[in-house]
Amino acid sequence: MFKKILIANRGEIAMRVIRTCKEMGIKSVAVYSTADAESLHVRFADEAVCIGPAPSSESYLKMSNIIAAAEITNADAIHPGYGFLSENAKFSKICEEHEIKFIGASAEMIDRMGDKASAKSTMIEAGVPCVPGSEGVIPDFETCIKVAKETGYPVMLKASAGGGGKGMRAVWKKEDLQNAWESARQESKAAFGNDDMYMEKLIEEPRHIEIQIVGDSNGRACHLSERDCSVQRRHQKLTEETPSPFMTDELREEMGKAAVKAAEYIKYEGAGTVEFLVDKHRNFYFMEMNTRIQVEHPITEQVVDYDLIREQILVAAGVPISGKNYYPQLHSIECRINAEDPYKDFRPSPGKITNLHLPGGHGVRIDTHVYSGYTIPPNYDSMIAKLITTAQTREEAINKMKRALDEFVVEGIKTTVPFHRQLMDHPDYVSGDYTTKFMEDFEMEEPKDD
Ligand code: MV4
Repeated sequence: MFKKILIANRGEIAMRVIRTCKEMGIKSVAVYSTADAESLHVRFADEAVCIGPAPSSESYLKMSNIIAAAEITNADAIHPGYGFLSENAKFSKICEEHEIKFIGASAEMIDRMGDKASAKSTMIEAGVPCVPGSEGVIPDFETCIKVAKETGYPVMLKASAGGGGKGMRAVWKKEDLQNAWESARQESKAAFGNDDMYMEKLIEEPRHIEIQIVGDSNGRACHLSERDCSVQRRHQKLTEETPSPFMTDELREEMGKAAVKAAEYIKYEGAGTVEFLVDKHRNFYFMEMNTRIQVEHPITEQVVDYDLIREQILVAAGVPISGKNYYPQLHSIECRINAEDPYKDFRPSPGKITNLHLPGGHGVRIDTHVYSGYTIPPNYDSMIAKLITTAQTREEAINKMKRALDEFVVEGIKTTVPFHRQLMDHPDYVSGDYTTKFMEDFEMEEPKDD
């Protein structure tokens, strides 16, 4: 078992990993930028190393400085968290070359799942349901026209190097295809240095339902059921829940089996997530596979009583999984609390938190790194806390979320707490009848002058 793990991340996920390390008797090393010198993960870790100035490119993305920090502290493993270098194949490789265990996917696996067209081809080979469309990357526009005709409009053009919606275009009729093809390729080239495109039949008003999986070094995998992540704004998840209000026991079995089949086919090791698009008839289709722990992992932990970070560490240390699958015994909802102003188009609101009161009580979990007096630096993403409520039923979990949001006090900056409080009263959310289109029509009600 590892003696010392370096957490190559910051914020709440660094706190999350440090906590599990402590429970497992593993020493922890925090790395931080000069902007994070006063951040909580620095204080909670056993050791802390400054790896550079505020810009991520000079610190949390600076592979040489992170490896150097691991060397001088004699860490035998690195946990990358999510974002930053968590799905960086080069970094995974460099860790391997330095004989530092990367608690994540191998470089080959990251590359294979990071290239969306190749990931899809792999899933087709594995027998995982995929959206009909092109066989891999489309070589030229003539082929694009032909594939669109065969697929039938509307179609979705997607960047193979993409993900999260970048370089993606919905095309409803033939005359719009050329503009979409050219603008999507330009966007993808600019964002990823690669303009390979593939095409799929457009799934109208889909839900985003993902399955958590864990694979071990013996090539076995299990699933821990689903998370519904359909409430998104500009491809940023805002809130997630499990079980999905759209799920049936049969669909859960089918999607779980498909996700395990995918993981075992590629001999996936570690925690991963297989994302699916689900249409209104409950047909599901492979969308992407994420080779990292995800922001929303706590709701799964809450309903199956399982520590996913602990499992990541055990699997990375060669411990086999039990092999059983896990099904939700409770209902859990996560609200991502961001330092953004929902009354002003969710624009960022960094600054000093002058007063903070965190909610608590039965069934309330908060994963956060902030504290009263903490100054949120403008350099990193805006999430400051994850508020998670868990109860026997969805109604009780929503009710608990409303009560917790009403208790949540953050002064000195704006946050998305008021947005989530209004969301919990929205009839389509409360009924569970929402898709990825939900936020397109959502309007904040102006604050009542209380
Ligand atoms: C789709 C789709 C409809 N049809 N593919 C968005 C980013 C990436 N995860 C893939 N996405 C989509 N792919 C087909 N064939 C609709 C989306 C989509 C979406 C998917 C999940 C969550 C939110 C979304 C928001 C807009 C579009």
